[in-house]
Amino acid sequence: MKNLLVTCSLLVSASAHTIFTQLWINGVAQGHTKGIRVPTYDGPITDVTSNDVICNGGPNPLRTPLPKDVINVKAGDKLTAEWHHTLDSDQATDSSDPIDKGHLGPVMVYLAKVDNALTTTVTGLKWFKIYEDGMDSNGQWAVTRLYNNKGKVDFILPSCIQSGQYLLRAEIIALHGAANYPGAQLYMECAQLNITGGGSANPPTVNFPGAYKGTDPGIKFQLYWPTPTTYVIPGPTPFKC
Ligand SMILES: *[C@@H]1O[C@H](CO)[C@@H](O)[C@H](O)[C@H]1NC(C)=O
Ligand SMILES: [Cu+2]
Repeated sequence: MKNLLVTCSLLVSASAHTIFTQLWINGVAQGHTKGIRVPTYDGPITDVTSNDVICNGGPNPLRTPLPKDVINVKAGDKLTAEWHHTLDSDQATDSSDPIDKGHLGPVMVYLAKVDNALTTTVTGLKWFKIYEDGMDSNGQWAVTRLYNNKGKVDFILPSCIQSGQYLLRAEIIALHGAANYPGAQLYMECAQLNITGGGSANPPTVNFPGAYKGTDPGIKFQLYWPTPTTYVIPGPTPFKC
């Protein structure tokens, strides 16, 4: 039974991947792909030691030229990351939009301060997590909540972080193939932000790659049997002011 479940899930979801395609600010959509470094293919990254785990790329070439927009936001704003199956998904006709229902796992958001969000390279940045959602006490996953909310995930930009330009890294980890490493499917894109009205916080940071290991309990994870009762979200604790 276990093998049957795993096999079916892999078969139906082989190409049902996802892309972070739009940012909302305080409930206002900013435009499809505006300010987001989107790839041309929606596949996952599975090697957590690869530079492709930072802001995608590699097997999923980034669309070029990079976006010409920096999205202006204020510290304390409510942001929404909106995900879709492909760059062109239409919710009404694509049952795997925003993501395959079986791609269960956590949702996270990170920030890294940069000198120039339009032009920055992604290696060597210092990241801090500002949001995470895993599995709740009823066994419902963040991805199910995202699916039910038509691909949208809300989070607050901490009010005390420093003003300036940032990359915002939104991430989903799908655990349907995560029983062995590599197997977990990491989906991520980076948005180019200009944050104003901030404070003077200095959050502790992590590196990508580096923040996750193949042996992390949230990366190598048995999703199906025995039915998991807890899940440890990988990476650092979200920063709070
Ligand atoms: C960032 O916002 C500040 C304050 O509004 C503005 O002066 C600056 O030009 C903005 N930078 C970019 C790159 O948009
Ligand atoms: Cu997929």
